[in-house]
Amino acid sequence: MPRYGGLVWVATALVALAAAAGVLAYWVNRSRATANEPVRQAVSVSAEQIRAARDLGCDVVQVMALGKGANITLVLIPTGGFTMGSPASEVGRFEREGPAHAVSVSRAFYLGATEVTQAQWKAVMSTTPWRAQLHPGRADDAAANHISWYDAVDFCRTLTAKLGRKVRLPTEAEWEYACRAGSSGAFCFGDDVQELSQYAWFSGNRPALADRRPQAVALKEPNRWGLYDVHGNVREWCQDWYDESFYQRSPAEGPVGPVSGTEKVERGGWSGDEAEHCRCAMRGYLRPEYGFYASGLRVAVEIEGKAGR
Ligand SMILES: [Ca+2]
Repeated sequence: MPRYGGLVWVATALVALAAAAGVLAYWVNRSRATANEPVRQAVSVSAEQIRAARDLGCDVVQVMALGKGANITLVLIPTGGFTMGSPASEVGRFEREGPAHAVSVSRAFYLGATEVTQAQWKAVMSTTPWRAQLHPGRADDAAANHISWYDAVDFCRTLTAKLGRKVRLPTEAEWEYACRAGSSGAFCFGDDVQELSQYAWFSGNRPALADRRPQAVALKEPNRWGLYDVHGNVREWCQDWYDESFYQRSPAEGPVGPVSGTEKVERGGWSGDEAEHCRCAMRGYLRPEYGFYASGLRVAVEIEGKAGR
């Protein structure tokens, strides 16, 4: 027996190594699975969302099945008021973000916890607008990009027809309200730009200087309302026509932008943007027919009946 002692030891060590590798593979696969289905288990919502859901008699988090195994996780955005725009003192601020003004959102709605991913887009549209374009995302769980405003609206209309629910782009006011989630700072977490890397893919932390592709969604911290990547990754189309002076005459309740224009609003900045361009109040805009690598979307879903009031 002693002459086999070395062999036994080696065999035991190999078994232990194999077991360790198995555990490692389990954890790697587990974290990959979490990245692919990022929010089903991991949505963290706030007390005001839970309270609103109870009052309205609706879910605080919903998983909307799209077919082909794809889902969009939605979180409830409660009614409330906020100050839209930025104060003149905010670093990196543009004139078009002012005047900061009081806005109320008087209808609760659902908003996608993440930007629409490639897998979600393909499940609904059976197209790949990013293919053979500049800076496409790497995988199915990357945010869809190269989406024009018209494409984004088509996505919402197709989902509406398919599911019988009112799916649409958020208004600019709804977007900023949801992005802030109660924050009056430059970002959803406050004003300290040093923290941005925990919440966003932007020019300060993209994997390589020339790498501007969208990353997988929901790898960063969410805001207080469970929304991922509100800063950076891809810019998110809003319903509204862009008007640089709109805030000077904006109604206080549920503003929807001017009735016509030449550009549509996109919000939140993208992975190639400087931190300042990812601020809550930053107003991006682009002609609706253009679908550049920076452009993606996040869907809003209306709550119908009593619960929506
Ligand atoms: Ca974004």
